[in-house]
Amino acid sequence: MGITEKEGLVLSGKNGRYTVEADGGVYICRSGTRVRKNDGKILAGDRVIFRDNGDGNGFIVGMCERKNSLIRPPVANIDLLAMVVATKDPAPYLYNIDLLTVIAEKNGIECAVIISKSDLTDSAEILEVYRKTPFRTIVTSSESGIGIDEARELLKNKICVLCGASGVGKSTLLNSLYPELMLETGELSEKIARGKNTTRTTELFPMQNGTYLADTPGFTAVNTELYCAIGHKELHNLFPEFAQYEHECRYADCTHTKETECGIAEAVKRGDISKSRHDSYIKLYDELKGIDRYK
Ligand SMILES: Nc1nc2c(ncn2[C@@H]2O[C@H](COP(=O)(O)OP(=O)(O)O)[C@@H](O)[C@H]2O)c(=O)[nH]1
Ligand SMILES: [Mg+2]
Ligand SMILES: [Zn+2]
Repeated sequence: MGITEKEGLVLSGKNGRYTVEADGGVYICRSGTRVRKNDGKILAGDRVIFRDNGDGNGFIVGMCERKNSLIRPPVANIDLLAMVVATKDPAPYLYNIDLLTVIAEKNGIECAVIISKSDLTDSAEILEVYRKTPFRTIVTSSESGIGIDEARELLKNKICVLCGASGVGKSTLLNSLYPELMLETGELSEKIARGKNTTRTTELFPMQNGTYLADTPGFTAVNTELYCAIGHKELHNLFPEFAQYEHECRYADCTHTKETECGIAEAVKRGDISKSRHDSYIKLYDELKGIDRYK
């Protein structure tokens, strides 16, 4: 009797036990230390080769190449990182959204901005900021139902990670898109998150239409990712809307922070680049520069 090898998608993993989806079913797999030694940690979103034991269990013998991965949240092969920002409650803090778009750009991950709670106050200001970026931006309300179909369409057939501050309505939005998810929301979810162990795992929820969704509790530790991997000199490349104006800078080594005769600064003045995005750039540039000095 031959042992069949299969390829599957890791939905979640904990303590060396992985839930792997293959041929429309789910297998519980363990992995050899050799796999983890050669390829590193197996993450949700990884495609793996496993031996099917024939009883619903399997043994992972290899990992397929990744197109991208994040440390926080720990997910591989992300097709879309969606930043959720509420119009209010909590107040929008766009610097954090821009940090996330920078991380996504650095890792070659497509990003989108989902404005939530549009029923509470006007979303025009935030929309205007991101309309001047290449990121898809949509306005939603789980309360009124605005933008829910559009959001479902945006996430369709992709491995999607929703991130953003705690309380912006990520879990509520996912429940509006797919009521069968029944994710915990509100203060209760907060309490549960705090009660759990600090090492949180991320789970991909497979939806019937080829969509895989990951809910995250909040931004918490994205910063480690950012500060480890991004140098201040490459930051301008991670604001994709800057590129078309850089040839207008007078100095080839322009940092786009305060120089006169800077194409980016001029574009901000004209309103072609959002001031809010440029402000985030400057703040982050200064922060990264400070860190690079000690590297
Ligand atoms: N008014 C309004 N409240 C919302 C909306 N979406 C979520 N909420 C509320 O915001 C709170 C936090 O939502 P939750 O989904 O747990 O946020 P998460 O921490 O981002 O997952 C809950 O009390 C929700 O009922 C919305 O579209 N409009
Ligand atoms: Mg939540
Ligand atoms: Zn410049």
